[in-house]
Order: sequence, then structure tokens, then C-alpha cells
Amino acid sequence: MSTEHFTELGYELIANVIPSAACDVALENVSQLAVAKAGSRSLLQLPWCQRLAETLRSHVKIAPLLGASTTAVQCTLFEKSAEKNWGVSVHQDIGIPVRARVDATECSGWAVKEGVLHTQPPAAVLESLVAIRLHLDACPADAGPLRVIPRSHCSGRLNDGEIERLRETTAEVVCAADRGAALLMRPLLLHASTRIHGGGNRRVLHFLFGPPHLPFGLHWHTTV
Ligand SMILES: O=C(O)CCC(=O)C(=O)O
Repeated sequence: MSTEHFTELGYELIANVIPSAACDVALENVSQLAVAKAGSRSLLQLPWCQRLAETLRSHVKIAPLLGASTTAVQCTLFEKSAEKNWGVSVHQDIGIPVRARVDATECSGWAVKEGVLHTQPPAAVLESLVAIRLHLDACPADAGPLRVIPRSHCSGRLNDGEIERLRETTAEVVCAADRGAALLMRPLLLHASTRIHGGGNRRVLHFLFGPPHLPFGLHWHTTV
């Protein structure tokens, strides 16, 4: 496992982060949630989710890639199945969950999602974040995996023209994953998600880790 690979390409797939039995326990907890749409963003307040965040943070292969981003600040369930099928086009993740609005011209795009205030901070803040996508089901190529554009996290926030150019010039990588694997990615890495084509479920817990403190008087909405 090399830090260089993650730094250069913007993503890293790590197998066997949690055992199958731990996936079963997480799925049992997930099944108790009332998740109306594709995702539920507010799982980090639940003790079982906080324990998973700690497992990820202290994992021997993950800890070196987190750098100063040791604080879990959000966990979203992304669930796909034949009944709940969806895809998303290529994008960067540019919103972060915060406690209160601040009067800073550097921050834009204020919006409330599932009752939580989000803002779009400058690229320097987004570049420090790490997303960890924990796969609770096996996710082969036909089960709606993430597709990423390697190295696309290196140029800050991209406009539509820049995204189009990168799509034309750089081959996508399909991030198929085994059960219990974790896909680490920089939120600025261009990514898309395919609809599920086989049967079964594709449930992913998408954690966001950041530095404990934010600039501009911002505070994270939740920290674990
Ligand atoms: O889980 C997925 O397949 C898509 C997630 C996504 O698009 C995102 O995290 O922005």
C-alpha cells in the first residue's frame, strides 16, 4: 500500500478492511434505518456507525492515507438494488456539512440537506478531505460500482468544460470491490456511478474524514 499511489491517482482500494461477519452486523443495523431515497446522510450520530468510523481510522492500511484528516464528519448510506436503482453522472463532491453559516466570501452554495447545513468551501479545504466507502456487499462490475477518473483531483474545482476534456482524455477506472473492502478517494476526484444490472444489493457506507478544525470560522456539523 503506497501513499504515493493515493496521492497521485486520488483513490485506493483496500481489501478485507472488515470481515464478512462485521458486514452482517452493519447490514443488520442498516436494515433498521428508515431510508426513503437513495442515500441517508446522517448516520454518524449512531453508536454503531461511530464504532465503524473508529475501525476505519485506526486500520493499519488506512491510517497512513488519512494524514491530518482524522476526524469523521459524515456518513452516508448509498443503497442500490433492482428496486432502488440509480446512477449519477461524473461530478466532484464539493459540499461539506457545517454547524452554522459564516460571513465569508470564500464559502458559497449554502444549502440544507436532510436538515443539515452544507457549504462549498474553497478547493484547499476540499483537497484535505478523504472519503472512505465501505462496501457491505460485494460490488462486481454489474452491481453499480463507482467509476473514477484517475488524477482528476489535482486541479481544484473543475468547470463543465474541464470535466468534459478530462472525460475525453483520461480512461475511467471501474472500482469493483469485494465485500468488506474500502475505497478511499479524494472528494475532488471525478466520479460517477452506474445503475445496477445484476440482482442483489449494493450497500455502501460513505464516510467523510477531515481535519478537526476548519478555516473561516466554520465548524463541522458532527465530529467523531
Ligand atoms: O454510491 C454511489 O454509487 C455514488 C455516490 C456518489 O456519487 C457520491 O458520493 O457523490
